[in-house]
Amino acid sequence: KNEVLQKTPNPATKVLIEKITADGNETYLDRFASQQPQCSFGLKGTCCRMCQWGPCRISEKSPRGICGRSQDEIVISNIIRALVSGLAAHGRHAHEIIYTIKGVAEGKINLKLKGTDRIIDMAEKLGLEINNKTLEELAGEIADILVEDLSRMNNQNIRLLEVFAPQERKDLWSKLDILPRSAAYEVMEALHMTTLGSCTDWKAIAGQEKRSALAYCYSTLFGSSLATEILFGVPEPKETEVNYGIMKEDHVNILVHGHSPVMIEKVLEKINLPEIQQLAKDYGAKGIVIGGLCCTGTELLARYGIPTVTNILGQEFAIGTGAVDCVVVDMQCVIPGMKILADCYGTKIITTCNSNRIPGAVHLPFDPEKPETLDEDAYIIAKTAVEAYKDRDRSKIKIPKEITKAYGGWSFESIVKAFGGIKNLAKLLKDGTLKGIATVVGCNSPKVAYESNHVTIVKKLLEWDVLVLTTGCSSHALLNAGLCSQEASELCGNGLKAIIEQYNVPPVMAVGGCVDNTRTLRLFMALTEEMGIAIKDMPFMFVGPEPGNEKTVGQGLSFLMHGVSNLVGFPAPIPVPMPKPVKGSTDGEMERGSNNIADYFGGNGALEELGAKIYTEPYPELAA
Ligand code: NFS
Repeated sequence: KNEVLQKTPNPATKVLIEKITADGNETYLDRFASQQPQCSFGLKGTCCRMCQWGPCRISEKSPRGICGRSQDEIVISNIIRALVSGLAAHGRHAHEIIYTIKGVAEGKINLKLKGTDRIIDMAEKLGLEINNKTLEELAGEIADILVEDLSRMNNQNIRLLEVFAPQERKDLWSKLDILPRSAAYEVMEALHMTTLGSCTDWKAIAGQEKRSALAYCYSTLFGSSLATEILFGVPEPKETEVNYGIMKEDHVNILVHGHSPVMIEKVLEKINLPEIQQLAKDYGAKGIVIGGLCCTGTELLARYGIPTVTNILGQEFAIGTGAVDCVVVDMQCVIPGMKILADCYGTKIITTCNSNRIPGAVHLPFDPEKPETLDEDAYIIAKTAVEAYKDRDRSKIKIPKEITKAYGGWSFESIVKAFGGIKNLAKLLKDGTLKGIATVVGCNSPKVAYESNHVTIVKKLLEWDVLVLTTGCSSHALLNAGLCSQEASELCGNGLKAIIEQYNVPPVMAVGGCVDNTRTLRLFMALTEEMGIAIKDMPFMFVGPEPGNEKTVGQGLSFLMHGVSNLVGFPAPIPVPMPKPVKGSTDGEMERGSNNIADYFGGNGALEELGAKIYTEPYPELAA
């Protein structure tokens, strides 16, 4: 906690950590401290729990599990299981959005398809007959293809991969025999290959890992991101303000949290009704503030300029203000500690997805296949959230004053447009004005001082004329640090400064939620095509300074598969070469985790095969 208090870049965080502690309440920081020391087998990925004979732990004394499994097999199995859990999460997200499109197309869900351009663009790319069809019909046909990409069982390729991936990569993946069928098939196969008595060849499991990473990228990331654009439109850049200070003591403060922004769209519609606005006033509030957490937050910032507040490990700090009347959550990254703290501060929690139940929360789920009560439920949610204001404990409120300017809402198309065409951006790279482009993404980690790795690395990159694109929790850190605004120009090198001036873009471009890393990937692909250079030879980098969720494994691997090297803040769950064991260490070589897996992903194996590898560096200055 002390280290976080010293190093965390956002002054608001310090205020809140001290307040929550003074209130006698705990956060992840206290629980992280009481978990020390963490299990060394778990940290190295050398514990096997894939059958009920175990758990088996690999050490010098017992180098194999009871079944005979080696360290390499165990380590790679743990990694792939984390990867496919993340794949399942994004898959479930994609499922909700795609089925919502189907519901709207069939006239069963009361929403309007706002992404006309994306519908036409996708229909053309997928080779659909466009003439004499309504937008709804076309969207319905696209949704059917996206469903197939999620669920296909036969030996056909993912359609979105065929449409979007560069030919050089498709040829490579075909040669490596790692073209995926669908999200569902590859999750099934990954779990099958790693269960007791299945595959014992770590290289074959690594092959399935690469196949699953491609399913993750094209079926669930592209699937979710494009489907959300069909439903709610392609974002355009917009100015807004972010950070904890956007909450107001005399307003109803509602935070929205999760990843799939369908129910919340409806709730926003209801909150804007005059009768709900009046209800807030009847209870003595001057108005209603909406603030975003995690990826639902970044989705709403991108589309409507709704202010964001914070990320996964900031969610408890936000509740600790004592000013949050209600949090409406959909799916993923909602930590149990938030509800514990919500009970301490009298914050109401409303859950809207059957996959994310929380005991004690009000539950009004959205199911795109049972949408009959959607409007009614959204109205109840809006009303319940506003009514919570009257019960607020007013003795415990402290809202940090920080409010930060931001310029967000970047999509692939809007970035290209801002630069006046892909040619101009390519020219900036060619003539060296821009030294490179980094995508800095991913969660927060309790293993580093909160948000410090994200902000420290990015400030260095800006100084060195590297343009940064960001999503998810990293983007919250960078937004709150003021880096997603043209005002950050003073921190930039001369090249980037000139670019900010000429094109009126911020040096760090927030491109949405984590599924929208596809927007960055599309930009990388477009630049590659324009310059006639393979992605692996371009100055691009994937940076995950504070990985946390199982979903992050696939994020890094999605870029790695395309030839973009990864830089991660610490080794787990992909073990990469660790510092040499201390002389005389009784653990000997075992200190390094799995040498074969580490050498493949962090060394020449991946470099020779994919043209990219994984670097690990916990110290942000060195990482930059
Ligand atoms: Ni991404 Fe979004 Fe954040 Fe990590 Fe979670 S919010 S999908 S997983 S914690 S960046």
